[in-house]
Amino acid sequence: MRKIILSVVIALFGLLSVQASNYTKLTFQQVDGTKQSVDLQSLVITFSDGQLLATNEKGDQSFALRNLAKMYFSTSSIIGDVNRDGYVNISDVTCIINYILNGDGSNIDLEAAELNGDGTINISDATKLINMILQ
Ligand SMILES: [Ca+2]
Ligand SMILES: [Ca+2]
Repeated sequence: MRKIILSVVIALFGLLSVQASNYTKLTFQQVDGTKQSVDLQSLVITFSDGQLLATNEKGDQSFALRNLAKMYFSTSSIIGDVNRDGYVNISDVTCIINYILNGDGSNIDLEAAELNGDGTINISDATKLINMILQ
């Protein structure tokens, strides 16, 4: 019996380890529902003066603790955050247009760029992203 329990625990631990290693981002959700994600690679989090500072190879992002609702590990992309900087803005539209023009998707998040769910990345996705930003 003890051997079975130990096996189950080891199997469960193995499963959890695999899942944990698949997480690539830490997502911060603010009280207004805004979400921003930072890459876990080399991520260091420090707290000071009511701010949470998330530092990784791509730079720093700070969040006021009083505005944070939750933070969680995630694998999914932020829809529209094509350049993976944690923000959805005109730079992401530029990335989609550059991808459409030159086909180089090596430095962008293709999953985040496919906004309308039709399976291809084209000008419709750029248009949808512009509309999202303008709303
Ligand atoms: Ca972005
Ligand atoms: Ca599309």
